Order: sequence, then structure tokens, then C-alpha cells
Amino acid sequence: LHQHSVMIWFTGLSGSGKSTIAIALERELQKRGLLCRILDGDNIRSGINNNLGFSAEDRVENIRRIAEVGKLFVETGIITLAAFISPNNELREMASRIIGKENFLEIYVSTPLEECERRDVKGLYAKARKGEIRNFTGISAPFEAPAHPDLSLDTSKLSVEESVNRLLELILPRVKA
Ligand code: GGZ
Repeated sequence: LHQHSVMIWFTGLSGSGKSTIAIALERELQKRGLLCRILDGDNIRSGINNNLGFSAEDRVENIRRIAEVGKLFVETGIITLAAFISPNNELREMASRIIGKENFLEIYVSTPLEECERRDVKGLYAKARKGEIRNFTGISAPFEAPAHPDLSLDTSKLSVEESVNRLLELILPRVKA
């Protein structure tokens, strides 16, 4: 296997579209014969990180383990798509440091809070507003936007297809052997 690999690190609010874009991107990469893997809450917070919650300390440990696992994937030549809120620069810099800056692309899914809350796919924003979920990012816990992401995607303005096309323009030149 001689696949140049990279970590595609999605950051953004709950409901911003990180996982949706990652799944659509994975399909396009697979169509081109590229080996890739998604890491998201569904396969990480339910398994290796099932002892972690959403305190500031637990979020650090969540992102640290994801970055260490992601590094192993990237070293194996797998294009790795990580979709986690990763709500501040310190967390994202830690991830980038662990994985290696040269193999790390930061993608900010910049969909505004109002739009994420309007969608409220899982009803979590409503619960957070009622105080039923504490430390909810964007409501009762901070989200710090990245200052210099490699790409910003606002899904209130771009279709999933348009977002994926922008990502492919960024990624394909880097991973072609
Ligand atoms: C933020 C929470 C919270 C709190 C549960 N704050 O839309 P979702 O449901 O599927 O995505 C959110 C997910 C966030 O986990 P991450 O591992 O991405 O967060 S971090 O990077 O900050 O560690 C949401 C759900 O978990 N969720 N409680 N309090 N999101």
C-alpha cells in the first residue's frame, strides 16, 4: 500500500453537519479506491471513550485518545475523518501535535448556532435550554471558532455535495501517489 494519508479533522457545533459531510466524503473517497475511516461519536464515545462525559477535563481526554488512535490510522495509510466538536484551539492544537501538523487538516463546519438549534435533530438543544443537559456546547459551554482553518464550510449556505467537492479539491492532490 502506497497511499499518502492525512487526518481530516472536522470541528463545529453539535448539529453543524460534521458527520453528514464526513459520511458523504467517505463515499467519494471510496469511489476513487482510497482507503478511509470515519471516527465520530458513534464509534468512539460508545466504545473506547464510553467512560467520558462532557466536562472540560473529559473533553481533553476524549480528544487525546481520538488523536492517538487517529495517528495509528494515518500512519497505516488510511485517510482518517474525525468528526468531533473539539470546542477550542487548545484541544485542536493538541490533536494536531499528536498526529503531526504536516498530516493534519482542520475543517471548520461553521454552520451558525441558530441554524444548528433550529435543526435540533436529536432534541438536545431544547433539553440544554431547559437545563436538562449541562455543559452543552454553544448553550452552556463555550465554542471557540478556529482562527485559521484549512477550510470553512457553512452548511446553511452550502449543500453537502458542494462541501464535499471543496474537500476533494483540498484532499485529492495530497493523497494521490
Ligand atoms: C456537547 C453533547 C453534550 C454536551 C451530549 N455538549 O449532535 P451529537 O450529540 O451527536 O454530537 C454531540 C456529541 C459531542 O461529542 P464530541 O465527542 O464531539 O464532543 S467534544 O469534542 O467536545 O468532546 C451531541 C452529544 O455528543 N452531546 N452531551 N454537553 N455535545
